[in-house]
Amino acid sequence: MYMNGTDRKSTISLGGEDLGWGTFGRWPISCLVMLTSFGGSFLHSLSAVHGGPVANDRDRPNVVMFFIDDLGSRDVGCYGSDFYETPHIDRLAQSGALFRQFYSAHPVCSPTRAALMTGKVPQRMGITQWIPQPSDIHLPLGETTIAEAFQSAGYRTGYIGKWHLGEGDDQQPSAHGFDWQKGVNRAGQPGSYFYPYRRKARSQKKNYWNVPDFEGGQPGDYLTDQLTDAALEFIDSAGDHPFFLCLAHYAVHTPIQSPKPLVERYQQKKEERYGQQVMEALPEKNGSASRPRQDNPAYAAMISNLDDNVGRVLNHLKQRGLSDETIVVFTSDNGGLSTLRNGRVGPTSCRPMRAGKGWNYEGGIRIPTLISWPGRVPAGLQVEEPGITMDLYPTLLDLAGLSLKPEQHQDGLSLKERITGSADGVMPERFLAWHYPHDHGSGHTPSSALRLGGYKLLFRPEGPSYELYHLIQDPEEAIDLSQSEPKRVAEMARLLDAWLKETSRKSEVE
Ligand SMILES: [Ca+2]
Repeated sequence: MYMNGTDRKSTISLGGEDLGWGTFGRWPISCLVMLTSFGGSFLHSLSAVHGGPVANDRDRPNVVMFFIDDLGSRDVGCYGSDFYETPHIDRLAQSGALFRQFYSAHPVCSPTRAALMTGKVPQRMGITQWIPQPSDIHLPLGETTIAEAFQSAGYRTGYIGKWHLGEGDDQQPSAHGFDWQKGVNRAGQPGSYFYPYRRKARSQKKNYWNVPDFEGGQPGDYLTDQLTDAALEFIDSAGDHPFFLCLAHYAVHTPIQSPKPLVERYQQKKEERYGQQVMEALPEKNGSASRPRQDNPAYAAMISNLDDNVGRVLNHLKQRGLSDETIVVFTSDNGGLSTLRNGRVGPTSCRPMRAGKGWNYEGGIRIPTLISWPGRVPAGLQVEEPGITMDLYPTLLDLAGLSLKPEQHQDGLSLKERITGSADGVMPERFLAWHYPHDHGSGHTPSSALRLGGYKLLFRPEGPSYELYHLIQDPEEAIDLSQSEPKRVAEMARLLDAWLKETSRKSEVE
């Protein structure tokens, strides 16, 4: 019912899409025709399918999860940006818990998205790279997603925006527990952030990048604004039922396109602050380089617009009297795009963290993450213990009072006790680990990493070679301790090796 009749035989490869490196004019235009029926009547019709309202619907909190694409570790004010202005996100941070050391499951899109939906490390599902198009790789249907968990508990479930977990009709959010979806395209970025949200192209062939469902728009309409409109529509459609909404913004992924007045504002800010002062790019391995400071006006404008739209949702919840009964999560899928090759740098800077999206250094996997629930999560709480994407599935079930599914979210840990201020809210010690066995366009070559306490081990099978850093004493990952601490390297390498063997599909460890 949600599908658009994509003919795989006529598809084209969009290699490199995750960085937006394609030349827009090279690709044929797509004209996806959505056959989907959206809106309240469709929502209500689903109550019969999914068991209808539960007896004490309003005893359950709602969930709104902002899932931002490529938002870097320091891309908002409450995480240290002094160039991007994010008053609404900062207000959200002040209203609840801010995780000072939260990680994405992976340094690129699709694997982290699979981890968010399932509570499992991405390689368990065979998703260890961003998914190109066309591809048979998709989120396995046998997983019980977080949406299915909430749906089966009587929640209305909605998904808006970037999915990037399968291009087929039977691989969309609607196949994974979401009653309602809007603006979900078949790739890892929009064709354009401006109406009609398509790539400029020479032919009428289908294009995975085109964003559907906003055909009635006007020239100048901006995608992030439209996704927020859809979010307000979904919230209002839920009526008296609890709802679970994943608002997966395409922002702030490439293409870096923003409303002109905002760009001009940040252009002026840049000139006032830096004048003609130029900073040298930060050299990275393999001939790559990272942006040394946050000073890209167009990127700043995208974040500023995103912040305005977060504010719109928060204000809408408040106006509807839902603030106190809604858990709001704000997170990202990987670090900021800072590092590129061939004499270029990405649009943001993760400094002082090393590198950015596509790398297992901190810049690639550290992300902003906030959880707010007024009256339940103390305002202004700062959590120092590391958390990771897979934790969100059990945490949200736990906060909502739903039964945990430990066999499903097997790699996640409920953070409920830690963030609701209970006396025993101490998180157990654990290691966190990452596996990226592919090259990335930013210069990364295959690597795995493991964090234990303050230490982080990086392993590259090509060589092989190890690096060891102490993240507290050396947050820039500049001082490699692997030669001076061989015993620690050996211990952490054993943990990493065992983890890889336990979590990887057989074909990937051989
Ligand atoms: Ca991403």
